Amino acid sequence: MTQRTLVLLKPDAVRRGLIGEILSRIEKKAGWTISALELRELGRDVLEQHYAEHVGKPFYEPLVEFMASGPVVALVVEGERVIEGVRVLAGPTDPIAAAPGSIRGDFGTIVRENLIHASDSEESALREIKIFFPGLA
Ligand code: RTP
Ligand code: MG
Repeated sequence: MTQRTLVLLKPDAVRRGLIGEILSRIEKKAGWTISALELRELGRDVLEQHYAEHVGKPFYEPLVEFMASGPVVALVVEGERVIEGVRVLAGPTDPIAAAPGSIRGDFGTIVRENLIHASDSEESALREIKIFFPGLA
């Protein structure tokens, strides 16, 4: 089942020089390919669309502030079961609860600064790809 997913390497990953490390883990999975990739700063408008499900939650404002605090790497990854697959590579939201070997488990300690975003369903992936790469067919 070939899918596409939207991945963000969050500002903490970029600041800490972990772009190569994280992209490398994704690239090494058999048959997965990167079909779009961009380094960019995110404005409040884009973040509000991207995190629409979290607007109004207590962690929303600090999350937006963090996500706008520096450039992110946005990418689309394509391949076999890639939506579930990148979520597994990332590990659970809380990096302390994430197993060593996962991206969050290996590099994170703080829930907000958890290095990577990955779409959580086919519906989210389609919605998020449209936000970040509207030109992608
Ligand atoms: P993501 O959307 O970034 O892939 O992460 P996720 O599905 O694992 O987590 P989600 O529940 O969608 O939350 C989005 C991001 O908000 C930050 N967060 N902070 N209690 C908190 O302080 C809190 N909870 C969530 C994290 O950066 C999380 O990835
Ligand atoms: Mg999420």
